[in-house]
Order: sequence, then structure tokens, then C-alpha cells
Amino acid sequence: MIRKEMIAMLLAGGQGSRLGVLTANVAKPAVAFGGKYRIIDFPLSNCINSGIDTVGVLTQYQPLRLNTHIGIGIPWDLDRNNGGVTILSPYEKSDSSEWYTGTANAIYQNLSYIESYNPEYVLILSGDHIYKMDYEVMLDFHKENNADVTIATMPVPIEEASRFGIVITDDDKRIVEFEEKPEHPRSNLASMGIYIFSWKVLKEALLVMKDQSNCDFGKHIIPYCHENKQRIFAYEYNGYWKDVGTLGSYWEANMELVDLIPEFNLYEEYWKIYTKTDNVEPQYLSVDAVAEKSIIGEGTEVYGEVYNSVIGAGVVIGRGTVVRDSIIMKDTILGENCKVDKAIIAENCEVGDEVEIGVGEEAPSKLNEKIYAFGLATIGECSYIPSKVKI
Ligand code: ADQ
Ligand code: ADP
Repeated sequence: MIRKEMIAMLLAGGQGSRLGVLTANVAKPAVAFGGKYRIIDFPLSNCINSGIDTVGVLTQYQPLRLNTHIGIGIPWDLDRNNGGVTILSPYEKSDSSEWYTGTANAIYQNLSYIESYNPEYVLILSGDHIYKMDYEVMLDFHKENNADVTIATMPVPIEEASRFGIVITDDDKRIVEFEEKPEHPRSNLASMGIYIFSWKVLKEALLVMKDQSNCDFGKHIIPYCHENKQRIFAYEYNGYWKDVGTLGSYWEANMELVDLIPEFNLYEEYWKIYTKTDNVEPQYLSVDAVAEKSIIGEGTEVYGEVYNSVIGAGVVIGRGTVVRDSIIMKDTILGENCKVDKAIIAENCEVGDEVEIGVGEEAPSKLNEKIYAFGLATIGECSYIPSKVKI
């Protein structure tokens, strides 16, 4: 292989259990986002836009849709003879075989993939964040500081800080303290789970920590590097970034897209987000259709009314049906005279006529925490909901 200065390892194997029914059959990075994309499109597009052409994607949990989506990487220009995108699933080795038991264990099990490119630096990414970032700028920061490890960070509201790795830096941005998900955070500067490692340093840490059970970057590798006085720096990012790990943050991030001036803009020419698209027909709005402050996917047919919603491709919204503040994913069919309020309906569902989902304080779903959480009614993919049902 031709040597690469930096390659990316994209962690896409976690279950994402907090997304509930949305990740019952698909890995979180493969969940639909913004009427057209899947979550993993964001880090993959960031890679190619940052000039990184070699990306290993570590998959494990329910990878079928993710693998089909990524394919050989054509939409992201990652179909390369040298480098490109490679899907790395756990495999049987001559002396051992195990699932990826943690994020760092997943990287450890793919040492030979990284070695084959003999890189100077390795970029570790999560497959479940919505953001645009130029990793090249982060690499410049890493080099300027002569760092061993650089962690991308950003301030978060202090009441959310215990969900994150929290760092304290000195005046030179060198990290003097790191705590993974502390109960009582002493700073609000959070790790984004995006790291640049000098490869020699990472390799050594992985080899030393290899027998650690569930070896994880936040819990083990960063603390190890810190104890060993490695030069760890905080790269402060200040753009839009969202860990869409919960149904609430996932819904919010979708809804932010339909604002008149969205904080996260998908329409910027210079930093495109690429995705695999099916060749579908154009969308169709009938004579009675209303579509207000919404994203409407390709091939979607609207006969009813849609307000403040994100509608995926190939959806049908029947006559008299009113959808508000909701996310409806690809290929879902809604019958006539339905009402949908603050709901997420996953892909390929079939909903009959006169169905109500999430409507009013008395909605039955509000008593069932499997369906109703974060003020949202959520319907898993391929569900069939007969006419006149109220959820
Ligand atoms: P978490 O958000 O808890 O913390 P984690 O569960 O470690 O992140 O998952 C990170 C990524 O790795 C996800 O994309 C997930 O899908 C993937 N993943 C998880 N387990 C995996 C496995 N066994 N094999 C392959 N991939 C796997 C991390 C850091 C915090 C930081 C937050 C920011 O530990 O310090 O603040 O990210 O979101
Ligand atoms: P959640 O939304 O539940 O936080 P994540 O994708 O972040 O979902 O993964 C949840 C946790 O489970 C993480 O700590 C991750 O390291 C761990 N994990 C995921 N898959 C596995 C696995 N196959 N074996 C062991 N731990 C795993």
C-alpha cells in the first residue's frame, strides 16, 4: 500500500440503545436523517472534504443497512484502488476471535489494517454525530503543538456535562485533567469523541492495554496517555455539533433543519454532505396539498398537509392527513384523514386511514414508555398500523 499521512477509523459498531425502536434493526449510524441522509454521511463527507481518502469503518451491531449504504464508497468518492473506504467487521483470527468489546478494542483488532498504510497519524471518529469539521485544520493544530494526542472539544451546558468526557486545560490548551463522564463535572469543556493520535503513541497504548476488558478510548486509552505524561491537547471547535444519541436530540437536530435560517446548513456549496441516493421520481404535491416549513424528500407524494416536519423520500401523505412537528422516514405510507403530531415514524411503515399518532394529552401512547419518550411518539420501521387506531 502507498503510505498515508493520516487515515481515519470510524467507529460505527455501537448499538445506540437510547434511540429505542429506531435502532432495533439498524445500527445508529445508518438511521435516516434530514429527509435524505443517514447519520454516517456526516463523518464520511467530512473525511473526503478534509482530504482524507482512507477510512476504515468498524461495524458490528446490525450492520446490514450500513454496509449496503456505504457499498464501495462511490457517493463520497471513496472508491479507491489505494485506500478508500473499507468495512471492518470482527473476524476470526488463528489464535482468538471475539466481538469488538469496546471502542479501543475494535481499533486494536484492526492493527494490521492501520499498519498496512503505515500512517503518521490516525483520526478516530464516531459514526453518530451531526457536524461539519475540517480535520485537516485539527491536524495542523496537532502538529503545531507537537502533540501526541489531540481531542476535539467544545463547551456544553454544565448540566449535560456528565454525559461526556470532560477536560481541563492550561493556557496553552494542553489538557491537564481528563475525566470520562464524571458525576460532578468541574468544567464544561467536553470531549467530542474525536481524536487525532500520533500512530506510534496510539499503537503503544493499544498494545499495553490490550488485555483490559471492554477497552474504551474515554475510559482507558486517554487516561493511560494522561498518566504517561503524553502531550494531550484540546482542539476547540465552535461550530454546530450534535451527538444524536437520544430520541430527543435526534428529533431536535432534524427540526433545526427546517428553520428559515438553520443553524446547521445543508445547502452550503463548499462543504457538501454526500449520500447514496436511489434514482427516484420527483416529488408531487396535489391540488389540496400544503407543505409549510418542511423538508420533503424526493419521490414523495403529498395529498394532505405537512407543517414543520422532515419527510423522507418515497413517502405518501394521504388526502386529509395532517402531519405536524414530525419526522417521517423513507417509503412510509400514511393513509387518508390521519393526524400525526410530534412523532417519529421510521422507514417502510404502512399506516391506515383515520389513524391518530401522538395527538392530544389523552393519546394512549403517552402511557407507554416504549412508544412515548421525550414528548415524542416513535414507531419502529416496517410497522403496520390498521385504520382508526389511536396511538
Ligand atoms: P460515548 O458517546 O459514550 O462517549 P461510545 O459509546 O464510546 O460513545 O461510542 C463511540 C462510537 O463508537 C459510537 O459511534 C459507537 O457507535 C461506536 N462504538 C461503540 N462501541 C463500539 C464497538 N464495540 N465497536 C465498534 N464501534 C463501537 C464518547 C467518549 C466521550 C465523549 C463522547 C462524545 O468516550 O468522552 O465525550 O463520545 O460523544
Ligand atoms: P447508547 O445510545 O446506548 O449509548 P452506544 O452506541 O454509545 O449506544 O453504545 C452503548 C455502549 O455499549 C457503549 O458504551 C459501547 O461501548 C457499548 N457497546 C456497544 N456495542 C458493544 C458490544 N458489542 N460489546 C460490548 N460493548 C458494546
